[in-house]
Amino acid sequence: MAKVLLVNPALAYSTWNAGFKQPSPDNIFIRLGLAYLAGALKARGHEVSLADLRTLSGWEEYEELVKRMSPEFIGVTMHSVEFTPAVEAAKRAKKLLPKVVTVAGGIHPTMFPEECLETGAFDYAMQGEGEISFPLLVEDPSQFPKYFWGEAPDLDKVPFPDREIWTDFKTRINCEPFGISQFSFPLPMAEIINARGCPYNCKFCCGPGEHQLYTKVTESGKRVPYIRGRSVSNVIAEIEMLIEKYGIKSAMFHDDQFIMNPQWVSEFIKELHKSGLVKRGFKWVTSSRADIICRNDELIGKMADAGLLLLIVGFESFSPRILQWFGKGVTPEQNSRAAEILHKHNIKVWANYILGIPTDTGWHKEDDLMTVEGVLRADPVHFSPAFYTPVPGSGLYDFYKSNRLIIGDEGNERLSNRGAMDAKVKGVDYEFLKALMVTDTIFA
Ligand code: B12
Ligand code: SF4
Repeated sequence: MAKVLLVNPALAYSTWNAGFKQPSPDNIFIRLGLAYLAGALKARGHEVSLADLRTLSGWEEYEELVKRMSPEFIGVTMHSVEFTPAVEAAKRAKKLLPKVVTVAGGIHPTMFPEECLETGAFDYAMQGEGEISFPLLVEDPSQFPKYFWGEAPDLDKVPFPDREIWTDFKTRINCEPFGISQFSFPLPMAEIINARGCPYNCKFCCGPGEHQLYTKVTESGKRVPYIRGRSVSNVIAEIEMLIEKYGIKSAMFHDDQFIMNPQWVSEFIKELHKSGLVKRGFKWVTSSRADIICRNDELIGKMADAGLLLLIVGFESFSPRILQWFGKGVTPEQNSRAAEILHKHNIKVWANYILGIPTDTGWHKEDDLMTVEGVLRADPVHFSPAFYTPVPGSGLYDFYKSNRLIIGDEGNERLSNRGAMDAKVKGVDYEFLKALMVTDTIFA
C-alpha cells in the first residue's frame, strides 16, 4: 500500500484561503480528475489525501500538511495556467521529503512532459488518463520511464470519483457555485462528467490538447483521439449514489459538449423519467454549442422537461470576423437563434464570451462592441466574459507566441496566476474593455 498526496494547484483563478464566501466555479468546484484518481487508487488499497491549495492559507500551511501526511508519492494535476504553483508545490515537497516521488499529470504535462521534467520538480510526467496507470506507477515506479502514456480506461468500469478527498465536500456542495443574482440552483449540487473529449477544433480552445489527453492506441500502433462517453445506466447509477449518500438535488455536467450524441441524450432523458428522478425534482445544468442547439430544438424542449434549468452556451463572439478567426463554425445568427430556442423552452442562458482578441489585422474594438450587443440581445441570466487567453496547445497559441503578443511571456510564465479579467495580449485597450463589462448584478 502506498501513501499518496494529490495536489490541486488551483491558484490561477482562485486564491489561497478562497473559502466559500465568494461564489465562483473556480472557488467552489472540486476537480473530477483528482477524484477519479483517488477512487482508482483507493480501490487498489492505497491511502489518498489531498492538498487543495485554495483551502490553505499559504505555502507555510502547505508545507506543514506535506510533513504531517508524509506521503511516498505526490501527484500534481496541472492546467497550463497553473504551471507555476504546480511546480512550486512539487519543489517544496521534494525539499521537505527528499525521497518522495513526484508525478505531474493532466492536460499540460500531457502536451509538454519534457517542460515539466526540466523544472527538476517532477520525477515523472504522465500523459493522458490516470485511473489505470497511476496506481500501477505507485505500486512499482521502476517499471516506468520518465514520461509515459497512461492507458485509457473503460469509463463504465472505473470506480466513481471519490469526492470525499475534499474533507469539506459536504459544505462545498451546499454552496451555490455560480453566484447568479437572479436565479439559484437547488442545493446540494454535485459535479459529474459523462463524455471525455470534444470532436470540434475551435482554435482558441485547447481542443488539440484534449485530442492528446483522451487517446487510445489502434491495432496498427497509432495513438488517436478517443472521444467517448459512459453508458446511460452508469451515469444514472452515479446520480442515484450521489442522492443516497449526499442528498443532492441537482448536478452540473462538466462535458465540453453535452449533446455530442443526440441519441444518447434522448436515452438519458428517458431514463431520468423512468427512474423517477424527474418526479423527485432532480435538476441539472450543462453546456452546448449554438449550432447544436439550433439543430436540436425539439430535444432541447425534452431536456427542459427532464429538469434542465440552465444551459451554458459558448457564444464566444458575435463578430463574424472573430468567429471565423476562432474557427468556431458558428455564425452570429446561430448564436441569437440558440438563445431564442432556450428562452422558448424556459431554459436560462449562461453566456460565455471572449473580449480583447487581436487578429492578424490587429485589435478592433468594433468586434467587442458587436459581441456585447449580441450578448445583451441574448438576454442571459448570467454574463460570463473573459479576456482572451492564448492557451498553450490551442490552434492560435503559436500566432500570439511567435508575434510576441503575449504579455509577460518573456519569462515563459505560461500565463500562470492570470485571472479571466487580467490583461494577457499586447495591443488591446483593457481599460476600454473594463468599461464594457456587463454583469448580471447590474440587472438585479
Ligand atoms: C470542468 C472544467 C472547468 C471548471 C472546473 C475546473 C476544475 N477544477 O476541474 C471551471 C469552469 C472552473 C474551469 C475553469 C477553467 N478552465 Co476548464 N475545463 C473543465 C473541463 C470541461 C472538464 C474537466 C474535467 O473534469 N475533466 C474530466 C477529468 C476526469 O479529466 P482530467 O481532468 O483530464 O483528468 C484525467 C487526466 O488528465 C489525468 N490526470 C489529471 N491530473 C492528474 C494528476 C496526476 C498526478 C496524474 C498521474 C494524472 C492526472 O487523469 C485524470 C483521470 O483520467 C475541461 C475539459 C476536459 N474535458 O477535460 C476544461 C479545461 C481543463 N479547462 C481549460 C481552461 C483553459 C480553463 C480556464 C483557463 C478557462 C478560462 N479562460 O477562464 C479556467 C482555469 C481554471 C484553472 N484553475 O485552471 C482547458 C485547459 C487547457 C490547458 N492547456 O490547460 C480545458 C482542457 C478546456 C479546453 N479544451 O480548452 N474549467
Ligand atoms: S470551444 Fe467547445 S466546441 Fe470548440 S473545441 Fe473547445 S470544447 Fe469543443
